[in-house]
Order: sequence, then C-alpha cells, then structure tokens
Amino acid sequence: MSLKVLHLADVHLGARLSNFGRYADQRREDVEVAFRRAIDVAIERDVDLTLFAGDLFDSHHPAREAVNVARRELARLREAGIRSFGVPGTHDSLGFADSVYRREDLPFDHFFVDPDFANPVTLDVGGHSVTVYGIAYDRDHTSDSWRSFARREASGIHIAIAHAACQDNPSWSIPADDLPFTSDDLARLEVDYVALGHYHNLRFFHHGERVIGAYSGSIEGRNWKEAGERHVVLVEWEGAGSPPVVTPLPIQARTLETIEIDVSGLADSLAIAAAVRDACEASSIWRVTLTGDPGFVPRAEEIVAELEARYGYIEVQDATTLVTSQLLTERREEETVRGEFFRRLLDARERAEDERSRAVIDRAIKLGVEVFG
Ligand SMILES: [Mn+2]
Repeated sequence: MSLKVLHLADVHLGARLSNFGRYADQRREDVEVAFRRAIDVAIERDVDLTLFAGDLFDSHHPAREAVNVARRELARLREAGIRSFGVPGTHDSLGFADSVYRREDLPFDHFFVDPDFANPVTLDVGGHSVTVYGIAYDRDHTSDSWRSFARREASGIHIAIAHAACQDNPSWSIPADDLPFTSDDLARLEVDYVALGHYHNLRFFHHGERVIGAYSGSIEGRNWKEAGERHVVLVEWEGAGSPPVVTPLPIQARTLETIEIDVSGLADSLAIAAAVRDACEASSIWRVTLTGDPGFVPRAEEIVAELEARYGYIEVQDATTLVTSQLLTERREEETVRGEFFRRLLDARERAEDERSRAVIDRAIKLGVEVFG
C-alpha cells in the first residue's frame, strides 16, 4: 500500500494580527491565502488524509468569517474525497462551554473530543488499514495522557494527532493544559507518525534515523519569532512498517524576514531607504536593523514612510552608533557646553559595562545631536 497524508497546524484563523498596524487586514488575508494553498496542496498531491493538529482558530469564539473560511476549505477536502481529522488546540480549546467546536458542525470527517487517546478511528484506505488517534485536552479529565496511550491491535499504519508542548528541558514548568511530552514519550507510543501542533516553527522528531513526528509550525508568520518559510508537512508511506518519507512544503503567502544593513557612509535617510530597496525584495515583509556609523541620526519613521508603499508593512530599527563619526570627533574637541555634553557621554560610554548601557548612551548621543546639532 502507499499512504499520503498532509499535516498542518496553527492556522489561527480569525487572529487580529494588530501587531501589523494598518496592514493587519492584509495579514489576515494572507493567512487565508496560505490556508487555501494548504488545501490546494492536499488536493493537488492527491493525499488520502489531512491532519489538523489544533489552533485552527485563534480563539474558541472566532468571528463568523473565520468559521466560514474553515467550513469552506474543509468542504473542498470532502468534495475531493480527502478525509480530514482534527483536534482542538489551546487557543480554540474545547474546555469552553461555548467553544466553536461545540457550536459549529464543521465538516471534519472526525474531530477528536475525548480527553485521552482511548478512542482511535480505524479506517480503510485503498483496501488497507489506517488507525488515527487524537486527544482533546480537558483539565478536569486528562491525566498522564502520553503514558496511558495504548496502541490498538490493528495492522497497517498508526498515526496520532496532538496539540502539545515538547518539554526539552525538565526544569521548564509547562502547564498541564499544554500536554507536555518528551521525545522519549513520542518514541514510546510506537506509532508511525505523530502530527503535532502548538510550537509555531517546523521541527522533526526522530527515533534513531527514523522520523516519528513533527511540528509542522504555523502556516503564516504571525510575528518576528515566525520569520522565514512556513510549512505544511507531506508524509508518505510505501507500506506499513516502512519509515515515513516527510517533506515540508513552504505554504506562506508572504515571508517575514529580518536583515541588518550597515549604513555607514550613507548621506541621509533617503539614501538608507534606497539601500533597503536594493537589499530587500518586495515580496517579503521585513524588519530592518540599521547598523554602523552613518554620521547622522537616521529617521526610522521617514524611512518607513518612504518604503511602506513597496512593502505594505516594514519595520526599521535604528541600532547605529555615532561614536566614531566625524561629527562627534569635532564636537568633543569644542570648548562649549555642547562639547562638554558629548565628552561626558563618550566617557560614560567607555566605562559602560554592558551592551544595554552602551545602547542607552548611544540613544542619548543621538538626542544630543538632534538638540544641539
Ligand atoms: Mn498555535
């Protein structure tokens, strides 16, 4: 047999994304575009199953439009004959009496609502058996869920879905709601693949050489911790017992990217804007950190205003220093109040013991340049 599965998680439909300011509406569109693409990929690749590992919605009570988007995309899977399995997440938990999953009849083929893995579903795919386990965390009923997992006596491929937090470090205190587990817990399940949600960056888990599970990550970058490509994971088996072949597929509508640009030697803020244009392609959303010593105070707001039309949304952070500039070299020689001001700051900077104090003094020097010239 061969089996093809698409694993996705952390779609967060209905998130406000207000951290993108005036561009928030467009970012919400971007999430929908990425989600539509994920469903397109499932259809184009002709997968047998899709697995939704939680946080399909950003809240347990999402806006009507978000519910409609989910309903429409799940219906497309159904029309294409692709079966879909889901579990709730932490954002869209079943624990709320008015949880979206209690109120809405979404067209999943199976949505797990039990507080443990005790009720898997065994189904027939092309004459072969596939067993899918899922869990919906419930603070009143879930106890050591990972260790109580029992593999069902069924031939074929076994897959688990969970929205859960990997405890890489035993000293981390992860709340029980986040269903903490270790890599060993995953290996002990003895299933063929664990589709995980919760952590928003792609990560694979191995047992020896073999992949035993993954976080597929968010499908669109929600903040700067989610920079770079966002994925869904295609998982394929040649047959029961064979290791899965896993392929992360980039799915994001727009990539968040960060870059440092040394602006030493540039003449003014317009020149900096031009340098950003050269370094950063328009298809991505950027956070630009300016470094070096430009000899003037870069005006981040001016640079953003200059570039907004091209990027839709862009952040500019000024991490430049004026310490070695010609301007400061001249100022510190002056027998004036202004000269004294800069001398004292530069002395304090030399004595500063950490990066943070130096950054504060660099900021004070820039304010001085603004006030005194
Ligand atoms: Mn999430």
